[in-house]
Amino acid sequence: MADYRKMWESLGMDLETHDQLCEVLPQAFGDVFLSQENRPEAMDYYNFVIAEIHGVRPQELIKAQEEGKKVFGTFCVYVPDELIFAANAIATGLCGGSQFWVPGGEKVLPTNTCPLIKASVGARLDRTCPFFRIADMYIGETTCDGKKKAWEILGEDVPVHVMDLPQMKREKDIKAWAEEIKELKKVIEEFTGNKVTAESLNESIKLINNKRKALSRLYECRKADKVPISGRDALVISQIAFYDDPARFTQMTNKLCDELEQRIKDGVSVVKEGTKRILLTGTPLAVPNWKLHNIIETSGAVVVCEEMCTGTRYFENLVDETKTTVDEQIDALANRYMGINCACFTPNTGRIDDIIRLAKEYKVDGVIDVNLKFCSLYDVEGYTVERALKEAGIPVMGIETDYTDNDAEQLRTRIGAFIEMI
Ligand code: BJ8
Repeated sequence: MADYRKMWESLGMDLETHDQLCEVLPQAFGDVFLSQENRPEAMDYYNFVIAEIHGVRPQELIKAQEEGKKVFGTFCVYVPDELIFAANAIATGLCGGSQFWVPGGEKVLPTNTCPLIKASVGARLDRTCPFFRIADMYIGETTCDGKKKAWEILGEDVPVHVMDLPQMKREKDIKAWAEEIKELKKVIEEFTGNKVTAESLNESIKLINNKRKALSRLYECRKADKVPISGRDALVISQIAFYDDPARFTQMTNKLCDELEQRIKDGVSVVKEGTKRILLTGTPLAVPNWKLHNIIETSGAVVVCEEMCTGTRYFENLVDETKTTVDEQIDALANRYMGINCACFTPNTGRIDDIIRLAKEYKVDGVIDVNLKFCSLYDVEGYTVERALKEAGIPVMGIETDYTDNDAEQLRTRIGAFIEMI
């Protein structure tokens, strides 16, 4: 990595501790990604982004701040990035996906909190992630209890605005979400000093829709009988989508898709014929959480789809681009976002329909339902998910895990047996 120490220092980061992370990340990335054979050439871009993860993009964000732009950090796929970009600001995903940040979170949170929350709080409070330092304001949401309380703790250190996400999907709930989006618009306008207009919002709706279309194209390629890209590579692309510049990300992902579509025409696959195809469903896999994909794909199977927030929930369904007033556009945003199926909703049968649909579309041999330890929402929902899959005759296995490697061997044995059986 190039030398970014001055920049990290000026962000008030704990350089000594951060150095430890910089030491292990390249090794981890090398082991999981660079060891793969026959990777698409266009993966070079994403390799570069990860190699420079705490350098290049943070540098861009700081430059934008120097030019007067604000940066907003988000933690959930219900928060509409469109509004942020429409106010000439930048949105960046902030969820922590490494065990490295967990002990920092445990200083202030109960141990039995989900690792995603602990890592996110730890990354901020321990000052070991530039993105968490750079963001001028965090946008939280009332999705789960742990997050709701975490915003209060983070709010003592950085401005936080919390969106009140309804947890049912009745007409009045969609209206309530539109009201929350309006409230967010006000907060963003005041914080940035910029007005969101119908023109700027229309432009950003197209910008984010284009990103969704590129991701959708990537996933379409994964449906092919000859799989042109590994699950690991697709996952890291989904993770990068949360913080890369959206226009550049779209361009690079479309370029990758050109190559993948050519591979499909030429019958090029990254795996041997007959390799078992797996769909992952469950809690999000925030960067750099590559653990399960790595275990599955080094145990003789390939991940072809993720019904996750770092997966189909992030890009499925577009926002209607035909609306001409801000109020109508906000309703269109509320409609699109309330179509996401997170376990914090009750009922959440739409997620089960999605999983069964995706299992068919991606011709999977089995589904692995992954739950981050201490996430009771997805844990409880696992019961209905797994029952529905069994009824549909689709083999399924439930897994609970965290960010440590303590259970890696046990998982390898269980996953290996599952792949053997399907
Ligand atoms: S839309 S999945 S990004 S809330 S933080 S709920 S894992 S206990 S992340 Fe999420 Fe939005 Fe839903 Fe997606 Fe559980 Fe942990 Fe809570 Fe989590």
